[in-house]
Amino acid sequence: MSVYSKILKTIAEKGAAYFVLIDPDKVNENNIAEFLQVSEKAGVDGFFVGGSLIVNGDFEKSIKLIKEYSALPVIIFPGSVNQLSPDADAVLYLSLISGRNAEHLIGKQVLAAPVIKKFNLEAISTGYMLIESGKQTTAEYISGTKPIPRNKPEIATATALAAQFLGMKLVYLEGGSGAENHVPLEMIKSVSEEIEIPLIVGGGIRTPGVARKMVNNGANIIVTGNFFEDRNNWNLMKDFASAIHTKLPVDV
Ligand code: 1GP
Repeated sequence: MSVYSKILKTIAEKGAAYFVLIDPDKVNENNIAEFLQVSEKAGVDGFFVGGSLIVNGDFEKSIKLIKEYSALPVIIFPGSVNQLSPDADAVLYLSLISGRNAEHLIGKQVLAAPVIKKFNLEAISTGYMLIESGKQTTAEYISGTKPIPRNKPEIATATALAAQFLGMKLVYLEGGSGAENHVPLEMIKSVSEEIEIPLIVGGGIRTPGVARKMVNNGANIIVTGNFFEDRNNWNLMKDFASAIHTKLPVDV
């Protein structure tokens, strides 16, 4: 079964899917195995791996380590063309459709295509949209693009529809890693009501309650990153998974 089909199945069975983003810069060889075990036990559905800027991390090695210790799907969430590995299960084939920088709309995709083919990676076409979230985020700065204003759900909705009509398989509303403000619920609702492809939401999600509200407003996949870089928060991962998996019975 393709990774995309697995994602669709998870959404259908659990109400929504929960992915944890692992930044290769933050991977600590001493506790990654434990982190993956905690995630699996908590009910996480898979991992996104990548970052807008990798300073010290070893991307290839991070993917290998994660695959070694976990059976869950590992999907590359590439911050650049260099973030590709044959060891991953799939790659989000992102086009930054909120911006007007041709390099991020199609240029990088051309460079990545032959490598993805060579690695035999499943490419999941994704309309990636940066949403204004307070201070400028790394993704905005690095991509040299303006995010969609947070009080303009109609722009986000029209952009998401365009992604669907172009044949993309997922739409991603991104507040940016460590965002001050998460993507507004009103925008999630407006986009999800119009499109038929699954909607991913990430950036600045710090409580299970917010994750639940996002799902209730139509998000199909929730992504958290930063929050679990602090191991003191690991015990809350289960609460996130339960909040997101609205169709699963809550265990007491
Ligand atoms: C994934 O960039 C986000 O969409 C992750 O954001 O690190 O703020 O959870 P956080």
